[in-house]
Amino acid sequence: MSQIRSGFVGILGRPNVGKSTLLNKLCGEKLAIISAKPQTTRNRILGVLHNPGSQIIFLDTPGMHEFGKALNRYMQDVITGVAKDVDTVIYMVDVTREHGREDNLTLELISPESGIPVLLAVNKIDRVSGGQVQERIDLLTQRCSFDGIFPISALNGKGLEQMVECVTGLLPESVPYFPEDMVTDQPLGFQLAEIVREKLFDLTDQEVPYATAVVVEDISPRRDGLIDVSAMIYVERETQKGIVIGKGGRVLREVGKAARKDMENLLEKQVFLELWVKVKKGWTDREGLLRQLGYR
Ligand SMILES: Nc1nc2c(ncn2[C@@H]2O[C@H](COP(=O)(O)OP(=O)(O)OP(=O)(O)O)[C@@H](O)[C@H]2O)c(=O)[nH]1
Ligand SMILES: [Mg+2]
Repeated sequence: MSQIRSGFVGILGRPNVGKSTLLNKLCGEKLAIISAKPQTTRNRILGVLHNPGSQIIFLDTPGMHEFGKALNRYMQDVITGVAKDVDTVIYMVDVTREHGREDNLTLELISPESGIPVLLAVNKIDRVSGGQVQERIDLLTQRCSFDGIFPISALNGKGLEQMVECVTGLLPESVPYFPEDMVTDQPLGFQLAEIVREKLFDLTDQEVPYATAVVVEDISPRRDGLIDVSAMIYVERETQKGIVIGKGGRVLREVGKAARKDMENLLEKQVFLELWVKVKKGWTDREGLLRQLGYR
């Protein structure tokens, strides 16, 4: 097979900077869930950008934050795993928020001795002035040297073309890792569970989104073309179960309605979605339960 430019690019940064929005925009598909709340992504999400002569495999990661429960440690492991096993890193910051501790923690993960090139992506430039962007760049270049600096808007796509061009130039020559029609390696059950989780992030507040996990238990195509999907939502406590269900089942119905719509877009088929809610006491801090819920 002929050689092209191909390799793995990790997208790293603190929670909520726009990593998943960037992955989706670059790959032209909604591969990762997004929310206005921090700590949405919990796994490594792979997305492939196929271009003539190149194949870039982007790895979206959870947002870097301080150690907490077993779930946070799992997320941390995902980030460190990606950081040391890629050909290039995109270090992403949110220019609308002040530079902070979690931005520094992320920088600490990127070791200059590793020889892995690091690009700085200053995101959300659609929300600030050029002066503010330059200020952030000045602050960061005092601390670290970057192999490229890109003011971008992951939301509207500004600056992405230049960044992709730079990334492509940094990648090694290799045979393609993935077939041309493959955009992600996520199993369907995981994608559908993530859709439900995104709606839970949208429609519940405070600690509840962080206490939920979703497992898709069944995907069955029916003879009439419809697809039956059954998913279990796990929470940590009885009170959270009540909140997720809502008065008269209102919240769960809303979650189901929004999730079904996205599933139908993904599958291009009508979906019949059944959602259940179950308590798994304190699952976010119990490693055995984390594994059962798919965080392994
Ligand atoms: N204005 C603006 N908002 C953006 C941009 N990129 C992302 N956002 C918003 O920022 C929020 C967080 O986006 P995500 O893509 O979920 O961020 P993330 O870094 O993946 O977050 P975690 O998974 O929690 O680490 C969402 O509300 C996005 O719509 C951008 O370029 N401009
Ligand atoms: Mg994310």
